[in-house]
Amino acid sequence: MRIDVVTIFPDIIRAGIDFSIMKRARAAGAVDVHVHDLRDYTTDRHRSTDDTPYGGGAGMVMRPAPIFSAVEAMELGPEDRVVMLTPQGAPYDQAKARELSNAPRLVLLCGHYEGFDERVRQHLATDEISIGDYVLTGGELPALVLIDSVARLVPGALGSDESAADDTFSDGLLEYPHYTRPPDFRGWRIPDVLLSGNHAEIAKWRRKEQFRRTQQRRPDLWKAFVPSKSDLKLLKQLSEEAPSPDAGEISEETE
Ligand code: JBZ
Repeated sequence: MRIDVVTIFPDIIRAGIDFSIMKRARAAGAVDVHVHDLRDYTTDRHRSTDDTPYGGGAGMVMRPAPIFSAVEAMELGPEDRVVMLTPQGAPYDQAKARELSNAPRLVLLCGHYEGFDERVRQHLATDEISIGDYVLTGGELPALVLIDSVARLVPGALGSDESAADDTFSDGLLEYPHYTRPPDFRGWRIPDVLLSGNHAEIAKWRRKEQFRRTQQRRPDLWKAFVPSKSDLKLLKQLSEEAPSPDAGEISEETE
């Protein structure tokens, strides 16, 4: 997949894609990221990318012409997507990441100032995305979030022992707790079942922990979850078990 980022801060994008998954996905040839400095598509002496808003008011608006010029120079195909990163966009989630990972090419438009001239949304963008309800100064960090989440879904981007299939959200549940050595750290022991060698019991314990955690922490995900037949059996067992010590009651140490 090819990703083109249009931004007034190309260094933020270059710095962000030089690490971790994004670096490996690029090295493997699964993802090819091109960064475009929006100023290179301006035609005025001051290379300005923003201007004052019609109707008055505070702040500046991103001018349409440089953005249209940058995207039109790309000669996009019908399957390619032009994504605006904007607080007015649809909330980003794993389903959207999966959808975008199937496109041959993504163009990411990073918002700045008070935002884009509305004609960019109307006549250029195919998608508008927000990564969440907090205030940011621009779309560069959201673009990096999107690149990271999409790149790891492109075939060949992850290492052989990594799988995008059993991550959180692959089946809409939070992950089970993970432990590594030592089995006793400062007197805090790992659950006995993990040392039992009984893989069927371990799988059941993990699935129940996924249920427990998702119920407790993410009622929104729990509501949307559709259990399988074997899940229903485990859910019944879980409802008959005593609550775990971290389920909200007072433990021995703190009472
Ligand atoms: C985003 C004006 O430029 C911005 C400002 C905030 C912002 C974005 C672009 S994209 N927040 C988000 O994804 O939530």
